[in-house]
Amino acid sequence: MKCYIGLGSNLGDSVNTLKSALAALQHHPGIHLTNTSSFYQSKPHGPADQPDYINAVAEIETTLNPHDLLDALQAIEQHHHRQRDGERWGPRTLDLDLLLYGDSSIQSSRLTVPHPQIGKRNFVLYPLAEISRNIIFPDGSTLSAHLSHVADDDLIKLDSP
Ligand code: A4P
Ligand code: MG
Repeated sequence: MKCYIGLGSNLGDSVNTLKSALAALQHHPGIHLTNTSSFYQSKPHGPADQPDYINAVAEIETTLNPHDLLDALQAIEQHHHRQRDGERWGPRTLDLDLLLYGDSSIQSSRLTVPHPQIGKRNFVLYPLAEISRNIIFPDGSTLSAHLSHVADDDLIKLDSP
């Protein structure tokens, strides 16, 4: 199944954390990493009193069902949460969101797919468009339509590493 994963980090060495998370995805036996967007620096959505984020989107092919894929993503998050950031444990060094699982709509206690915020977040939509501009969401809306409603003025595309 073709899926899209959103990666985000705003604590510690975020660029290296994202690179390491991509490597972990690539090395998972049930996951084949097929494409990666550029990295973007983005202003925090939600509480503003936190550092800027680094965000990216990965396209994968997976043999895992949605909940096993979520388990795999959370295991990778867990692995990266364990790294110390300065003198205290960072609350969130890595966030992996399952954005799209094929054209499935999923509602369970653990999982909402497409990710509920997908259509509102420039740090998801613009990297997604870099990989696959013609995506149509399960509700029939198009990525292009969402892009036309969401500004990219606080999004900085970083030079490829
Ligand atoms: N969960 C349900 N659906 C999903 C899904 N599609 N993908 C459940 C992943 N997880 C999903 O997630 C809490 C629970 O959501 C999980 O246990 C899973 O069962 P979490 O990652 O532990 O908590 P969270 O990320 O703090 O909460 P949430 O609601 O997922 O927040 P978001 O939406 O991830 O927002 N600003 C910028 N610029 N860049 C960012 O990346 N990220 C956030 C976090 C806020 N502002 C941001 C960014
Ligand atoms: Mg999350």
